[in-house]
Amino acid sequence: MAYETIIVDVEDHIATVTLNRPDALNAINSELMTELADAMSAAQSNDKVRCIVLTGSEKAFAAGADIAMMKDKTYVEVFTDDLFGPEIDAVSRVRKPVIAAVSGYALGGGCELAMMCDFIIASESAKFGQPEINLGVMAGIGGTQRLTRAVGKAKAMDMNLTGRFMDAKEAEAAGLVSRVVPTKKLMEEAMGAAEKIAEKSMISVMAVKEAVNRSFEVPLREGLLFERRVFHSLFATEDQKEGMAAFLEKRQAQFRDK
Ligand code: DAK
Repeated sequence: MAYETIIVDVEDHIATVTLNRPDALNAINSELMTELADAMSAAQSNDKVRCIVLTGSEKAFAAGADIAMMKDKTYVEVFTDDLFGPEIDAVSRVRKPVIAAVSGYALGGGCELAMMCDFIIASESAKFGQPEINLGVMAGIGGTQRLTRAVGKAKAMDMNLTGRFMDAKEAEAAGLVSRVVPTKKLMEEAMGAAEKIAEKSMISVMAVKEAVNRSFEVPLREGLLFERRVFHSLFATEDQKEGMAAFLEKRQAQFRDK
């Protein structure tokens, strides 16, 4: 599929997906969502890809869903067409790790898209927000749910009710982002993290992703049992034998995803 609103680059086991609607600060329209879903599925099925980095421009990761596109839609249309629903499902179904590299605005659907990724690395200029309240609507793809889990009720309510933006420093202190780096170093840092992940056994990597995500879905006792059973199952892999042998032999492990 040829893309108009995103740029995809696969190099050294890392797929970099760059949102590319600069004139609209990467506002998310149907075309962008369709292309993003396609790129994520392609990365998932490409054996060369071991980690995905999702990013935008220096000024905006994404300033939200495209307001011009949504403005005249009726309830019946958004409900019947399930606006963005299937594409969002496709993005959140990716089993390979996805890092969001966020610079500038990550607002509304943009903040929600970043939160759909496995973790967020932010530049010092990043600004997160759920300003949908200013448009007479509310967050619709995780801004009241994932944000609350990430930063707690007080800040989630504050951001969703007032529409204020959170800067990178506050986002890091609140637990929304894993690291904050100088703007010029953002991609270097994100690619460095992706390279580190790409060196691991993909079996362990996908198991970790499933287990951490499971913690949001099930009670602690169930989550701990799931974690323990997945841990046990990794002893069925050659990569477990290799990883532990390499440690004891004081050499770099050569994982083969087997
Ligand atoms: N949509 C469309 N165009 C946008 C846009 C957006 N979200 N954000 C910015 N733009 C456009 C501007 O209209 C402007 O276009 P021109 O006038 O040049 O043609 C261009 O990008 C540059 O923007 P500004 O001139 O406004 O730039 P500034 O630096 O002055 O301000 C800003 C930057 C990010 C503070 C400002 O643009 C802004 O406030 N943007 C809107 C932010 C916002 O309200 N975002 C939330 C949108 S609602 C759901 C799925 C998704 C959603 C909900 C449900 N379902 C599946 C259930 C999501 C909803 C949303 O995200």
